[in-house]
Amino acid sequence: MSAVRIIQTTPFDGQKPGTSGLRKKVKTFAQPHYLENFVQAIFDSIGEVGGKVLVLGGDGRFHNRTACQTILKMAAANGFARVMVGRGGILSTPAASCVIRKYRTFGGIILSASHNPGGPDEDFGIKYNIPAGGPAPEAVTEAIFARSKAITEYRIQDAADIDLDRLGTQQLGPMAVEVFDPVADYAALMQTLFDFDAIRAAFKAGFGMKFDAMHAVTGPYAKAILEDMLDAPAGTVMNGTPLEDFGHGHPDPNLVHAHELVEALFGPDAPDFGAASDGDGDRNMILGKNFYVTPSDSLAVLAANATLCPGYAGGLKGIARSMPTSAAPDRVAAALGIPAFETPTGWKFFGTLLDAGKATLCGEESFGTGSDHVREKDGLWAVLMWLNVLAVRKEPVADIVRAHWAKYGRNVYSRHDYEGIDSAAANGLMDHLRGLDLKGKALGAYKVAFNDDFAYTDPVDGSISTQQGIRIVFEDGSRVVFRLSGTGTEGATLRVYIEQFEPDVTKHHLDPQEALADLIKIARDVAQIEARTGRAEPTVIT
Ligand code: VG1
Ligand code: CO
Repeated sequence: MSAVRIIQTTPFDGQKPGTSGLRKKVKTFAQPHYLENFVQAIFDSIGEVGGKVLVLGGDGRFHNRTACQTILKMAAANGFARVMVGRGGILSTPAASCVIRKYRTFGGIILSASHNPGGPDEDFGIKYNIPAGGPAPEAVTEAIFARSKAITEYRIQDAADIDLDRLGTQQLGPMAVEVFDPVADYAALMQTLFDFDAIRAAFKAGFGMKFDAMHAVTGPYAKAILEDMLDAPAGTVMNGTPLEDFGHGHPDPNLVHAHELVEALFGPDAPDFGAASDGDGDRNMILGKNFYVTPSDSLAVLAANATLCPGYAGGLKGIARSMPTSAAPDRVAAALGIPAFETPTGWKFFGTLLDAGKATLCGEESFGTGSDHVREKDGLWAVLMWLNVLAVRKEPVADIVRAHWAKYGRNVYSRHDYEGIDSAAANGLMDHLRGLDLKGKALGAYKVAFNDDFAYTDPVDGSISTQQGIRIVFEDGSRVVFRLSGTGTEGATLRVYIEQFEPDVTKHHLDPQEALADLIKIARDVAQIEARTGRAEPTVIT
C-alpha cells in the first residue's frame, strides 16, 4: 500500500526564482527538504492541482533523475491525476513547452540550469511553466517565493521509484505516470514549420553542417531531426550524447565555450554552416564558414527571410526583443511595417505578446531566438529556420548577413561579461550608475541623450517591471547597457552591452571590438569597473 506522508519542514532562505527559475549548486538542492519545499511552494501557488496533468523533464544534468523521482512522488501526493515525463527524465525546454501546449496540461516542471555547468559540484535548477507553455510570469514566481518563505509541510507519496527508461504508463499510488518519447512531438511540430524537403535536398547536394550539442539535451533531438529525418550525414551532430556533467564542459553556445565547433567552422575545409545549443536546448549559436552571426543579427535576418519558411509564409505580426538585444530586428520590423517590442531580459516577458498575437518572432542577445510555435526560446528551431533559409537562398551565411547589413545598416554589437565578481561590489557599481545624471553631458566624443534604469509596462496585461538594466543612450543612438545576471549561482556577474549603428557599408567588415573601442572604454570608465571590481578585462566577450 502506498500512502501519503506529510513531512514537517521549515523555510529555506533565498528560494527566489531569478531570470529563469531557481538555480543553485547541486549541494544546495540535495539538502533534505530543499527541493521538496520549493516544489510544494509551486504546487501551493498555481491553483487547484487535483485531477490535473503535469509535464516533467529536464536537461539530463547531474541530480536530474533523483529530482524527477521526488517530484513524481510529490505530484502524486498532491493529487495530480497524471504526470507526463520524458524518457530518462529528458526533455528540452522548448520540447516541454511544445508538449504542455499540445496536450493542454496544467503546465510543467523543467529541471535545468541551462548553460551553467553540471555535476556534483556544479549547478542545478528548476522552473515551473504555465499552461500556455511559457515560463511563469513574475506574479507567479513571486507567489512561489512568498509561499517558500512560509512553508511548514510538504506532501510526498510513499512509493517505489518509477522506471524512467520504460516508455508507457506506470502507476504511482493513485497517479498515472506516462513515460513518453521526448523527441517525437517536438520533431512533428518542426515539420509543420519548415520545408524539410528543401533542406533534405540541400544535404543531398553536399551542403555541409556541424551541430554541436555540447553533450547536453539537444543531442537526441538533433540526431533524430538532422540525421534521421533530414538525411544529414552521420557525424553532423557532434557531442550528441547527453552527459550528467556535459563532458566537463560549459554548455553555453558561444565563441568561448563552443570552441570545438568554432575551430571546425574557422579551420581549413570548414563546412557551410555550424550551430550549437545549450544545456536545455533553448539557445543557439549560428556560424557560417569563417563567420559568426551575432544573436541580434540572427533574429533580424530570420525576420527578414521568414516568409521563405512554410510556417511563416503568411508574414509576421510583430517582432519582440529584450532591451539589451541590438535594435537590428527593429529595422526589419520598420521595413515590414509591423510593430517592434522591447521587453526586459528573460523569455517570460514575451509570453503575453505571443499569446495576444502581437509578436511572431522573439529574441535575446544571449543566443535565444524563438517564435509563437511554443512559449520558450528554441535552439533547434532557430537552426532549422536558418537551414530553411539557406536551402532556399543557396548563398553562404556570410553573404546573406552582409547583404542584410548593406540593406538595413549594421548594429555593431558586443556583450562583455565580468563573471564571479564580488556581490557587494557589483551592487555598489549598479547603485553608482543609477545615481548618475548624464543627460546632455559628453562622454568621450559621444553626447548622452538620456540615461535611466529600464522599466517595462507590459502592453497586454499592464504589469510593471522595474530596475531591468541601466541604459546610457547617446544622441546618435549608440548605447551602453549594464545589468547584473539573474542566473548565476556564485557571486555576481556584470553584463555590459555595447551597441553602435553603422550605416556605412565600407565599415561593416570591421571587428566589433575595434569598431566599439571608444564606447567600450566609456562604459568601463563611467561604471568604474576596474576600481570597483578589480577586473581590467571581461571574462567572456560575445
Ligand atoms: C541570461 C540571459 C537571458 C536569458 C537567461 C535564461 O540571464 O542574459 O537573456 O533569458 O539567461 O536563459 P541573466 O539574468 O543571467 O543575464 V537560459 O538558456 O539560461 O534558460
Ligand atoms: Co537555456
